[in-house]
Amino acid sequence: MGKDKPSDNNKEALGRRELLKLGGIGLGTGLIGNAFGQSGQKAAAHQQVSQWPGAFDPQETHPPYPPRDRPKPGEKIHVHDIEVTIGLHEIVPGVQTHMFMFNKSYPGPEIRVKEGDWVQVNLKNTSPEFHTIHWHGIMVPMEMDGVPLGTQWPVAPNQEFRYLWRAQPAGTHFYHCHVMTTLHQQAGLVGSLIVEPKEPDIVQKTFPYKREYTMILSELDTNFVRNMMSEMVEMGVQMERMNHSAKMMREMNGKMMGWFKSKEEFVKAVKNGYIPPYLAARTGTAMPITPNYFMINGKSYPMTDPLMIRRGENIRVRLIAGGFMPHFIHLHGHDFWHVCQDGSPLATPVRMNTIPIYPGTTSDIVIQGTNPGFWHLHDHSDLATTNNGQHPGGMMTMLMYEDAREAGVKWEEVIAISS
Ligand SMILES: [Cu+2]
Repeated sequence: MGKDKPSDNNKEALGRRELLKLGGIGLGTGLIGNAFGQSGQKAAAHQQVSQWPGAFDPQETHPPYPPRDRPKPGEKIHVHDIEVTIGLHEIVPGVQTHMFMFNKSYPGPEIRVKEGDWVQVNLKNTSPEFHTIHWHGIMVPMEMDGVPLGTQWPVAPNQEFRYLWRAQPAGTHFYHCHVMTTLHQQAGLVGSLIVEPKEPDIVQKTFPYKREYTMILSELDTNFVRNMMSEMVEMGVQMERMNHSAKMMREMNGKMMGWFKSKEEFVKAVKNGYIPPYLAARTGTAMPITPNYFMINGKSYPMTDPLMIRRGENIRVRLIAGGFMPHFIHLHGHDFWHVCQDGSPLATPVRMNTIPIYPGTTSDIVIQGTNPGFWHLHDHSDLATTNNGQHPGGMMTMLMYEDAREAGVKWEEVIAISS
């Protein structure tokens, strides 16, 4: 359905109008009539059976391009400059928190490229802590994977690192700092990374869409982040006062993170009196991380952005689990199609109205504009729909039909009913 077939659309619209009229005459006016009219329009939702492949090729998980290739002379390279700083972020009015930021924003800027593109990211660290960037879901060469003390030296304050990789595979991915991820990712260092296919993908072919939305889901314990950031800034200031070189700071940081060449060396060090961070920690189990804010793209309800749709329209929504808790995203009044997982199309789309999103995963869903109105879209794990323990808030937004009024939905009446 949709853009390809205007004639079908017209037929649908006509059918809907007639049904609404009938609903109005037979059942009175306003909401009740509309509701009956909509539920009776089963035929309008019918579309041709999809050619979505049910079979799959076991080699689909192979990288489309050799991951260890380097750009050839003359090949275009997309260059992004990303700077890490500490800044103030407002979650909801009256709640500001210091966070790490990619290019002074939380989440970081979206990186959107085409499959096969070369991408160079110049990471500049002007914060007092160490960072890297991990390209989550991308088949990078190992040296570009962004794992501190695993594949690269963490990038020290006032140092830079150049990442270079080829965008593959297509799909919804994200990027985040991989240093002390409990803090650094929670405290802001995450952003979406969309690799568009070179040709329209099976999602576009099956559910033609023009508009799409990206929702990064995350949560934050403001007390934990405040305490950790304060300690860290203080430590950085002290080190600067002591005039440590970047190299020395790097080595010290390695020690603080319990970095040793082998398990044996680590065990020996502990026997000889080295106190690992998990024993020296000031937090530990006495202060578990307890998130009090739950966000979509860095904002909690009511400051979240709504998703806009029109009758007959398909929208693609890219859900990215950018935090450390699972979330269960529920849409009122509709079923939707779960079409992609971790970037790739499912062998068969799954019909749902509540989708679990586990940490580190991405899920693409398609919502079809079949039920005009204003609908809640939220985490069904109730704690996550609060702001500092108060409901409503948190990971919640609205699916809003731009043409709801034309469809006869009376917004004021909805308010009256719900209040
Ligand atoms: Cu970091």
